[in-house]
Amino acid sequence: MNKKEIAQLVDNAATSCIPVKQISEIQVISLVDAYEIQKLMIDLRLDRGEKLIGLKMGFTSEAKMKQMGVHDMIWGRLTDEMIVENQGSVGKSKYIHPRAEPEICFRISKDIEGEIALQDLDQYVDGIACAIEIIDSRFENFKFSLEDVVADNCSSTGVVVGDWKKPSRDIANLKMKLSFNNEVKAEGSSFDILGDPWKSLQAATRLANQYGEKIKAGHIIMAGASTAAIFIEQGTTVSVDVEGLGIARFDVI
Ligand code: OOG
Ligand code: MG
Repeated sequence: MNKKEIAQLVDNAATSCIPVKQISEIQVISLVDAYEIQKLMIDLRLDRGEKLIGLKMGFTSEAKMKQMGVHDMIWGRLTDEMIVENQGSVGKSKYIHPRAEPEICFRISKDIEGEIALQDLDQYVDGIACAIEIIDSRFENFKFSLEDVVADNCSSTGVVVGDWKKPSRDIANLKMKLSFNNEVKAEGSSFDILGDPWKSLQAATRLANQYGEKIKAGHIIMAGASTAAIFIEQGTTVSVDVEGLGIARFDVI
């Protein structure tokens, strides 16, 4: 298959909710190819009228890398179609085998040109929020290589963002909890996200610059999960509580 055909295959899997075989089981693709496929797949979404709203970082914690058996940070693109309203609900049938993970999200206040140094980042951020990411691999059994998951836009599917708070530089040691129906399913610390979520934002500026993607005013950047992701079930309220940043939640119907 060529890159366009792979992009189409993965996009079809997402829209039909029918998973496909890992690409790496069929043919060899490089990481560079995988990012090109991701871009082609996002173009299909933009052609359908979706809007780019920001980026997400993935595998920025040990817990996530270990769970999925991969060894490097990745990044993907977020569109407006992925937003699930805080305290809203979403049908499980929209997904294949969705999982939820606890995250922290940054809101960008001014267009970013190039890579930004860690100490300068607060000039570009006007909000920080607790968030939930819903991920859903388009591959059978939620199994993939690093290249597969990058081509699949890093399993991006849904984003729930809590209330925006004034940015603080001091968010490197916040307790993070993912709960289903108020029962804690996973617990971690914002320290688990590269030692400080701001470092994940820094990496996003580096990678966006490297791949020629623009981070713009109004975009949101998800810093990556601090714990392993947990499969969600119909009839549950999924919530994430980040110390000092409040709670985000949604119902799975
Ligand atoms: C890939 C997405 C990883 C994170 O926060 O680390 C990710 C996956 O695990 O399917 O979103
Ligand atoms: Mg994530």
